[in-house]
Amino acid sequence: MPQTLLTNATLACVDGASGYGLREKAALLVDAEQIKWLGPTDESPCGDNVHVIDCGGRLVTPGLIDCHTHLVYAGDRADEFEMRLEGASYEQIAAHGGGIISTVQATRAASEAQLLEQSLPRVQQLCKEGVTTLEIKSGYGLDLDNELKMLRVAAQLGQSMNLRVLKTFLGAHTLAPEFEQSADDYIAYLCDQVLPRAHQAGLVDAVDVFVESIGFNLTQGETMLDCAKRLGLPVKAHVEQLSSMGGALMAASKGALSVDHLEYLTADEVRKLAAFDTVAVLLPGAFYSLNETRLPPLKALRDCAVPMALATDANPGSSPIHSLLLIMNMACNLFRMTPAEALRGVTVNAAQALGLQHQIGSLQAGKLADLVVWNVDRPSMLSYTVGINPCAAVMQSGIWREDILP
Ligand code: DI6
Ligand code: FE
Repeated sequence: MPQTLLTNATLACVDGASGYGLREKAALLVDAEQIKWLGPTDESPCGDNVHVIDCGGRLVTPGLIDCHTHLVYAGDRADEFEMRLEGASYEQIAAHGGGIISTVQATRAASEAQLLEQSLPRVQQLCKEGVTTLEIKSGYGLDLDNELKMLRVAAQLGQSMNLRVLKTFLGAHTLAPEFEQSADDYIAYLCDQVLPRAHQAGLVDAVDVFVESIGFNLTQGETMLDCAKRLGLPVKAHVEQLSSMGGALMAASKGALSVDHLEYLTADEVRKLAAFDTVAVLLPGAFYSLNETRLPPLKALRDCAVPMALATDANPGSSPIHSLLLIMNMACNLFRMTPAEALRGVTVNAAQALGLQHQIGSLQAGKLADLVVWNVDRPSMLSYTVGINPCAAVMQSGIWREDILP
């Protein structure tokens, strides 16, 4: 296979401790699935078997990474959207049997083929904007057959789109209707039966839990994560989204890859969080869709140098959003993150949130050649506009993705 040499590119390598890692008039050499070399265009290695592409000054970034989604589901929740606009809260709707449970009913009723068919356009939409790695959670099945069904669909999405998909087990998303008031029994069922079987089937890359007033308490969350760790699986958690329950520090103390949401995390907790190797995943799409007014503790996260990632949280209830570029814009406008923080949030820090920081997330020799060529000349343009897709070309593991050109 010939090598590929990109020349005259504006590379945003995101390879340092902060900022874009910008290199202008730069070149990047791809050999097989890896980045082999990068440097100034006029120092490019030459050879017979090199396919040269002149980028004409265009921006090149690492492939984007959406590190937190729930995009495998059936049906929609547009009716709840209308109810919320008339004043009902997300929690009130959940307490009356709507919310996550209504999506559980629709997802259980769907066949595997239907679930795949409904989920595919969501993935395609993300890919069109340069996503090359995607995390997908289960959690709308809540029993053995349906959790496995969701995870198989997630795997099939990766295969059919030729995309890197990481599958996260989120059986502890909400209480399954069969367990009525016994959340402890449900967690025991997940730990004894569902998670081990899903893991055995090779369908689990990590385990998540929703620690929240409308989810599970701290002890139940801990039990779930301990069970995952006994199976040797990485852990993460939905925490401090709607209230302050101490879930972030609990999960971090178990070695969590990430703690996600965090609007109700306190500055004091951030200082303690900084002692762990845990990424803070911020989800401005849920903040926006739920009309949340409490901001995550940005200043403390920044001051304490906790790595911040961003993701769509794509789901039918709290974040029906399938654009990582829009999420970058929201992070800047709603959370006052800088465009550099936004880009790091969907590349290098998102890679760390998935435990893949050694393979992907930045443009560096030795990493996989996942990259996006954009029809813009500098990285702030990615966060600045909404509704224009500047994605010109996507390379995944050294291969151009012809299927997803706009
Ligand atoms: N937090 C969220 O934002 C999603 N799940 C969670 O634990 C919402 C899922 C939904 O409303 O369907
Ligand atoms: Fe979520």
